[in-house]
Amino acid sequence: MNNNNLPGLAKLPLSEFETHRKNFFTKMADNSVAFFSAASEVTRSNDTEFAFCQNKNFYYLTGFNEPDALLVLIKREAQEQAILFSLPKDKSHEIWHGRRVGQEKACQTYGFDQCFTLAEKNDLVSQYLNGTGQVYFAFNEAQLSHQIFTYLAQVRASVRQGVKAPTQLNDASPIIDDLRLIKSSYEIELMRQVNYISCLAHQRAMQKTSAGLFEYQIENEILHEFTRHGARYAAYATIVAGGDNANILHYTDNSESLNDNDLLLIDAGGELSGYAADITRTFPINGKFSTPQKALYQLVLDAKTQVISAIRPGITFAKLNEIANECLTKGLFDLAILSGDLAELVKNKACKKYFIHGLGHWLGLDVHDVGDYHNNDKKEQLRDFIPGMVLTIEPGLYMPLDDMDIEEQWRGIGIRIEDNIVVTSNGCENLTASCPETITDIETLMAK
Ligand SMILES: [Mn+2]
Repeated sequence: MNNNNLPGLAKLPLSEFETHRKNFFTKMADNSVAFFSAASEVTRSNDTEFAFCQNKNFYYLTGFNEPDALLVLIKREAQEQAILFSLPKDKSHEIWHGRRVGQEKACQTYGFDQCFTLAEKNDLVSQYLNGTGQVYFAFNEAQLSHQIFTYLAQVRASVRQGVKAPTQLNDASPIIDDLRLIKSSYEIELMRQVNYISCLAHQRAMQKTSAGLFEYQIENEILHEFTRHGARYAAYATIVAGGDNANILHYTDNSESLNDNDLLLIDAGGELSGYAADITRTFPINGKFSTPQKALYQLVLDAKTQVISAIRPGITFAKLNEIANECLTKGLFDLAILSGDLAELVKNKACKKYFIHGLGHWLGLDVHDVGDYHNNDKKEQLRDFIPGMVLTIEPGLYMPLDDMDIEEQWRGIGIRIEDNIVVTSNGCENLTASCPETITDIETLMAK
């Protein structure tokens, strides 16, 4: 599990978060201030909240996991300061709702230069903005943007008293997105671990599946295995889709019972210290692939294998899409699902009729992680891969039950196989390698 001598802790050390802040500082102009907001708790109903999920940019720069906090980075005359505003210690609130770190401990534990309570925020932020030239914040965060504009208006209102208000606003998102896109060896080790745990969960699901069970019961087996190994939460809503439900791409109802002759598609990944795995496997509910299921499954698997074997620095998603298209279109032609002139079919990407989503995406703190894909006007993703990028490869084929254009034997089959890949200096590492995928391995495991 831990194969590059990094400590096998499911946590990033403080130095990592300090490095993340340092890297953001180097992108800031001199005499500027950057703001990053923590998430707030979200009400589920009346007095109950959803499990707290920290704002990922804020987490990336702090490791701090409380709601409503604000990180301020100040760069002035080559001096860099990281300042945290957070909820105060409050005995009675903590008895009801849980412990808070408080300002003193936050400085020690998270390496901030100064920590203040939220009540001190308004006065101090106005001071920071006085005389500052440029401001950075994520434009896509509406609440934070509103807050910053309120501060800016206040500072602007005082210019006649000699206050100098900032005049240039910069979107922090593209900067931090690009930093988050390239993972450090610690982050990769975490993702190795969460993949390992998630692979165990998929194996457990294969072993526990049988006809008559409900999809949510298999979901529970997955979550059980995540938590058993230290991944407290799933990184996203687990998809357990029997038969034709697999043809709904983001099926999360997980409410139906499993039928003997159907396939089961499971798209599930754990989250470890905020980092996600995103793995899909598809297998027969009764443990044995039928002939048509086998044919389509092997085709998707071949496409995935061919694509992954081409991953190395310099390749692009656009190029990988060509490989997937060639493999899937040719395979569908051989199975007589597509007909016509093969060269024309490949040129027109005919497989897209049944492979209806993207080939993959960046992966990290978010399941669909941040980072520009460098799309051209044909929606081709032209960004060159470089070492440290982590991404998914997830070809699939979807043949809905009500699609009368295809032969009956294919209808109701939906297959996706999804692995998590790190780009390395000379190729790639498949983090999902321990999850059974060949027909033989799956049938053997399920026969036990
Ligand atoms: Mn995915």
